[in-house]
Amino acid sequence: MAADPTRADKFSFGLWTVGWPARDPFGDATRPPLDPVESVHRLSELGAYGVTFHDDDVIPFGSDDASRAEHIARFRKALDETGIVVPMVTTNLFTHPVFKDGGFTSNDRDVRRFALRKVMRNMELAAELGAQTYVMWGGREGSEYDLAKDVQAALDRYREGVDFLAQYSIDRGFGLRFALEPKPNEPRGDILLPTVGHAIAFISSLEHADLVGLNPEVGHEQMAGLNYAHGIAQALWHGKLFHLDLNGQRGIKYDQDLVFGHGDLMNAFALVDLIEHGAPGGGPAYDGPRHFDYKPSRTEDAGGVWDSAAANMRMYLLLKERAQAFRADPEVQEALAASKVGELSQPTLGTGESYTDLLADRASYEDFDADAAGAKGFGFVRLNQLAVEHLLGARG
Ligand code: GLT
Ligand code: MN
Ligand code: MN
Repeated sequence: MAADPTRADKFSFGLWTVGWPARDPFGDATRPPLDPVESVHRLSELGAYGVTFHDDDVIPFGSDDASRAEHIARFRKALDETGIVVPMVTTNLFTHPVFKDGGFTSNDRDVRRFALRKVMRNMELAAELGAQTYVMWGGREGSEYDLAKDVQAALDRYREGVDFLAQYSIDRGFGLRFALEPKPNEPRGDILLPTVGHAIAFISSLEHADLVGLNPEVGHEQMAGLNYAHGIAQALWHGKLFHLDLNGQRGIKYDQDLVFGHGDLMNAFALVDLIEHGAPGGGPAYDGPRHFDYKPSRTEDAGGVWDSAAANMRMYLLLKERAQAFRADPEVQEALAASKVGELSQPTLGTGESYTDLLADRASYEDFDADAAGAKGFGFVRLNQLAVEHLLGARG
């Protein structure tokens, strides 16, 4: 059985996750507000190593300077008492009505300037607390009505905002890297940078592209009908997996933010296998925080909040253990070889082979028996069955 979580597992949680009082568009809160100080202590006891937050999670919007300092001091004290770190910080540019048409891309220029100032202020706190990553989830950057938003101008403003803030981090020596979090919709009808692919393309247009990567969330890619493990693999391939949001989602519907693994379990298994063993040549492909961005369901009371927080970490560790057993199984290794999974790492052309050489290689075309090759199976189903059996604990 998987061990209990330890700090070495690098599990982190947003304060807004366990702290969600479970108000939804149809019903009132079912839980009282949680003091961030209590969350830090409880998460520490459960084995997490880090917490993350929006400015407004720690310092209520509109606090004056004196109460801001008090909120920060209480929070810092909890961090010091527990040894909990803050690997990532982000800004709330979506709750206050002023952001109803977005922050960086609001049609209202004054709102855009206010949004930049709000981020700048919180970046300073992030750096003071030792955060390495600054997440940008543009939940309100989008529209409901196509003709109400000039998308090309909005992307210009998005780029202006991100590059400006990256320059601010450089000039102030904050040492932050920025991670854009894609989401296709909700709360806006359509959100800009809706998927990992859109965000990667956007990043390539930035002046400070080297400082900007991604924070992909399981449920957000799955809301778009996409394969999260594939998205993560492509983000890794571009060197852009700066952070990630783990949770669960069941199909193309509203953002469920379930416990990690409580949605598409097979894809979660493939994901953990990729993260833990997917580096070229073996070993972990990602060594950053295993960050959970879930919501304890509205049906849960305070006990259910902490049970569900623990469930996220346990799911990750169970999947990690199952992935290790899968990799270590000689029959799996044989099935991987039979499926030629490793052969894909071999370049299609030989070293220095030119097109003249390929044209001269009769085995590649004239003498190639396409019918015989086409008749051979790859054995992927057998491989997948072995994976499912490991996932079910039916082997090793
Ligand atoms: C919000 C959203 C999340 C983002 C958070 C960061 S806030 O809860 O649903 O997916 O990661 O802004
Ligand atoms: Mn979500
Ligand atoms: Mn998220």
